[in-house]
Amino acid sequence: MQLSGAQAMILALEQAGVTTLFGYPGAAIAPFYDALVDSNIRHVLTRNEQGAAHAASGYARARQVTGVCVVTSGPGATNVITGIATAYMDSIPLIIISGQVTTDLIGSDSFQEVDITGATSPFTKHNYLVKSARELPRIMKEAFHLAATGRPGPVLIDVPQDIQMEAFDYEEPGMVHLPGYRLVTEAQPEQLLTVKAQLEGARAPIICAGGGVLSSEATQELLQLAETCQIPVVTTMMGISAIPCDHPLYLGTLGSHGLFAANYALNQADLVMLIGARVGNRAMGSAQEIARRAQIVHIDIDPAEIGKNIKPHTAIVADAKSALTGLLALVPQTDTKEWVEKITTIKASHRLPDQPAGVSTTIYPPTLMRILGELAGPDALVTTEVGQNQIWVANHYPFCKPNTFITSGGMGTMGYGLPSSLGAKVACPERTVIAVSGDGSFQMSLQELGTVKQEKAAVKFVLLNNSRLGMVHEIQSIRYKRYSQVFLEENPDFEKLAAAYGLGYARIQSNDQIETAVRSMLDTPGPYLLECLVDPHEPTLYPVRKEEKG
Ligand SMILES: Cc1ncc(C[n+]2csc(CCOP(=O)(O)OP(=O)(O)O)c2C)c(N)n1
Ligand SMILES: [Mg+2]
Repeated sequence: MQLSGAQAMILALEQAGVTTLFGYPGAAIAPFYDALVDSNIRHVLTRNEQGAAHAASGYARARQVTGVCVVTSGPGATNVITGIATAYMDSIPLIIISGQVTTDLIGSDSFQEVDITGATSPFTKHNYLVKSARELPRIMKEAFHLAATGRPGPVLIDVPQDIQMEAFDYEEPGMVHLPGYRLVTEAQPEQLLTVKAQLEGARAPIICAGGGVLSSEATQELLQLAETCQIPVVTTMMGISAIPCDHPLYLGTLGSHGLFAANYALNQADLVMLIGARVGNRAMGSAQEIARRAQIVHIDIDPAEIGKNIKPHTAIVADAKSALTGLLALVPQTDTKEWVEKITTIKASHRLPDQPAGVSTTIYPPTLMRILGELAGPDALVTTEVGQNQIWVANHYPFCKPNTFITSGGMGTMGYGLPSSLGAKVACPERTVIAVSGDGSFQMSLQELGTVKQEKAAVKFVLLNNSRLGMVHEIQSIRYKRYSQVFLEENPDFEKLAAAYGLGYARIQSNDQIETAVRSMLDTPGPYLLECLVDPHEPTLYPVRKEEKG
C-alpha cells in the first residue's frame, strides 16, 4: 500500500500502542498533524513545547509506558530541549518527534531551521534525522525499542517536512536489528555468589535503591531481600516509593537534603549495595570516601554508570529485578541484628521539631504533607516542582506504593511539576493526582493551566506560597548571610488566577485549617488550587531533635 511519511509515522505510533500524544503544531510538522486527523490517537495541545515534553514524561511515569511528544522545527524544537534533558537525567522513556525544514533547505539557515539532532545528542539516548520516508517504519520501531529497553531514555526523531509528505510503498518493518546495542540484563552466577559472600561477611550492610528499582519493577524483590537478610534501606530522590515509607527497615532519602538516619547509615555501613542508582553527587556527596570505608556492590543496567562516580568492589551489569531474584535464590545468611538495632534507635531518636502549638499564621509543610498523604490515600500520584516544596514532599509525604512520586531528580527542573501532573492525570484519570508546587516554579509553567482546563484534568494543585524562591533564599541565608534576587512579593492574585482558569480555590495559613481544606479540595470535582501560605524562613534543613538515650 502507498502511504505518506506522515501516515507511516502514525501507523507506527498505533502499532507501538500509543493512545495519547502531547504536542504543539507548526508548519514543519503540518503534514503529520494533517494525517493525525484520520487517527484515533488522542492529542493533548499544551501551551508550550516544554510542557508537552514534561506532560509526556508525567504520562510515561504514571502509566509505565513510553511517552510521546510532537513539536515543530526551530523554536518548537528548542523549546522542548529542557524537557528532553530532564527525561534523560531521570531515565524516562520518551519519543520526541520534531518537524524539520525540507531536505533541500537543511544547512541554509532557512526559516525555523535548527540543528536539533546536533543540539540534543548529548542528552538523548539516540536521535535520528530522517532522510527518506522509506526509513520511517524502521526508525520508528527502533526508537520505541531504544527508549524503553535497557536504561530507558529519550529518543528524538527529526523529520523534514518533505519526508512527511513523500509517498512510498509501505512495508512492515522487520525485527529491530541494532548490532552496536547490546543489552545485558542477567547477572552472572559467579557475580551473585560474590555478593552473597560479601553480604554474609558484612555486619553493617545497607541497600541504596535508586530509580532503576522502580523502572525494572523490582520493588517486591527489594523488600524481600531487605526483610530476609535484615538490611536497612535508603533511597535516592528517584528511588522514593521503592519501599513503603513506614517500613521499619527504611531510613529515608539520602543526600544534602535527605534524612539524618539515611546519611548516618551510609557513613557507618561496611557494605553499600547500590541498586539502580547512579551515585549522583547530590545523593552521595563524596562517593570515593564512602568507597574507602565500605565494600561497594553496584548493580545497574547501564555499564556506563559502573565506575563513573564510585569504584565498586563488585560490579554487576544487570536489570535490578533479575539480579535481586538471582541473589534471593542463593538465600544469603546474614548477621545484622546489632546493626539494625543501632540504626533503628538512631532513626527513632532523630525527629523533626514538633508542629508549632496553637493557631499558627503560616502552614508547617511537614504537617501538610502528612495530612495530604493520609487523606489522598496510597494510590494518589504526587508531582513536585523544585525547591523547598520538593524536599518537603520527598522527606515528609507518606509514599506507600511504588511509582507514586513524580519529580525532576537529576536536572532539578523548575516548571516540571505542573505539566507532569497534567500528563499523569491524563494517563490515570481514575487516580488522585496532587501537584505540590512552589510559587516560583508554578509560574514557570503557569500557561499549562490552559491545557488543564481544556482537558478537564482534575489535578489538585497544592501551592506553597512563601513569596520567595525559597530554596535559594535558604541557601543564601545559610551561606551568604544576605539575599539576592529571591523575592517574589509581586506574585499574582492566585485566587483570580484560579478563577481565570476555572479551578476551584481556597487559601489557608494556619495548621488547624489544613485537614478541612484538604478534604474539601479532594471532594470538589475538577481541578483545584489550594494556596498554602508558608513562612519564607521555614527551613528544609530542620535542626533534628535528638533524643538519644545513653
Ligand atoms: C529552571 C530552573 N531555574 C532555576 C533553578 C534554581 N532553583 C532551584 S530551587 C529554586 C527556587 C524555587 O522556588 P519556588 O518554586 O518558589 O520553590 P520553594 O523553594 O519556594 O518551595 C531555584 C530558583 C532551577 N532548579 N530550575
Ligand atoms: Mg517559593
